Amino acid sequence: MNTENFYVTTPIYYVNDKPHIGHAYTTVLADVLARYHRSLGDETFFLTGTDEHGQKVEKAAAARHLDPKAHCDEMVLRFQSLWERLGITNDRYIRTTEEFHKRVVRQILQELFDRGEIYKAEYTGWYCVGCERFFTEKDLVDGKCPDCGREVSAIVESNYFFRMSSYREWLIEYIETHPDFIQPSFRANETLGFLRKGLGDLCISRPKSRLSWGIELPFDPDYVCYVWFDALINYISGVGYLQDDAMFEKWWPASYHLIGKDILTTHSVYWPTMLKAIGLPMPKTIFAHGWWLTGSTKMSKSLGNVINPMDMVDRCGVDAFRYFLMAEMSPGNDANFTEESFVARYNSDLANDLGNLLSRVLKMTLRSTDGVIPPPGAPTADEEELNSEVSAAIDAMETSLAALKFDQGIAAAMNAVRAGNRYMEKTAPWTLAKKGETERLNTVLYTAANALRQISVLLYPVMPEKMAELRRALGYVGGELNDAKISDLRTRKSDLAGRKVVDTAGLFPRIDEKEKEKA
Ligand code: ME8
Repeated sequence: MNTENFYVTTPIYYVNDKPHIGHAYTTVLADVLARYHRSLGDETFFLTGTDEHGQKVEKAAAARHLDPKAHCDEMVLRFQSLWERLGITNDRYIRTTEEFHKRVVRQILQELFDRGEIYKAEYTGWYCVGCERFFTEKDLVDGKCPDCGREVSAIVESNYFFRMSSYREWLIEYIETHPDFIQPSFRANETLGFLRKGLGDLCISRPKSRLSWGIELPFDPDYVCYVWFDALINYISGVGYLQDDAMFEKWWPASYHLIGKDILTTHSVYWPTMLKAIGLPMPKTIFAHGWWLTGSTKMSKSLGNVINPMDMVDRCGVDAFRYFLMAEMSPGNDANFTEESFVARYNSDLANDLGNLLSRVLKMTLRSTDGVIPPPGAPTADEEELNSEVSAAIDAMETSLAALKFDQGIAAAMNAVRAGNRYMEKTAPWTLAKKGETERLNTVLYTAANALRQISVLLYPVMPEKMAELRRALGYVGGELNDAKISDLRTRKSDLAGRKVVDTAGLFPRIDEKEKEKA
């Protein structure tokens, strides 16, 4: 089997407010991807963290009458405890206020300055505080920020600039010749469109008179570093750049930078040109997913329509929440999060289809074979049909993994679950038991249980706790509960026959609409 070193990142989130569902989505997506890669035997590194400098954070701290660092220390705990609650298996949590990161940023700045990649000039432009970005006159839409539509302020000052414009031709060619570099492909086209309009140099400093909460420039103590220039460097400082060569060699270039479409330009234009200037290889894929919307508007702090992930998790459990995020959004496109769609999907996929198949298998096995999963007899066309649905689900999950379309892999796994329920109805083990057709009954019980076993492996990265419980119900114990490797589905023989099932009352209890209203 070919294994690889797999390195996945999320954006590092601003600590100006508490985490919301958008943050939870990118982080769960990265976690599911990391878990799948581990289950394929790949050595995996998963980095997430927080972006703690800049005006946004400084303002948020001031509003709470706190020193920025004290504010960050407090906010970080909220992110970290949410990730723990959501079962996130990141290998490292990076904070841009950590000394090692600041050292790496300063070293890079100094080197680029020494090489003439960074120069000083007077700058006239427009600044959007909300987005922490500068714009030129032609970037503005109706005189407002082209990204968020808010008012911008005019600014004239001396600043330091990175010669980003000199990499424009190179970047256009790189994107054109590396179709996997920016995904989905329409986002690559968007970036090309942006580049073809022309590319200026990037202002990478802020005078301390205007902003003090940042990394001081090593060559001019009157300035701090622009927050995006500092933040993007986390992807290399977090894996040992300029600190641990062996570690850095092992993980860079990243396999995936997962981001939301709101930060495409910073990742697909600023970051590649910075890496090129530093002299490092490009990440393999920058993948921009869509937005979670409520109704047809983006969920956002300023619009006050944010769903709090903690509330959903308290009500429905971690795994149901993870499942919904992965099943409902086709990465790349936008998706809608409403309580109604959440409850409907939970009840139909998990409580009805999967829960039902498990409870049928458990009941029949407890009733007719004293709870022991029997060895199967010769398969008929019915068994072959179910097995081929499961096999199709394994194929689909592998394909969806490569294209980052977990919704499709999950849909195929759910098709296999539904095929399992049809199989139970068609073969009617309850009638076989009554008629004393033991061999046939054994085949049916085994085949249905074996389908569940394989489905538990396929869905394990999405719902690790519930799938471990499902495995416990099928008679797995101890370390076997979490030993759910997709690669084993092809290579290891089923070890199911002879195991004793355990009755698991309601793996996914139905969410009752009335209960919900009471809550
Ligand atoms: O941009 N739907 O941090 P941020 C889906 N610090 N995803 C969403 C979302 C929504 N409605 N809202 C936010 C920053 N996200 C910078 C990043 S990286 C070097 C620096 C997710 O706290 C999505 O991943 O504003 C988006 O890219 C990220 O949160 C922005 O988080």
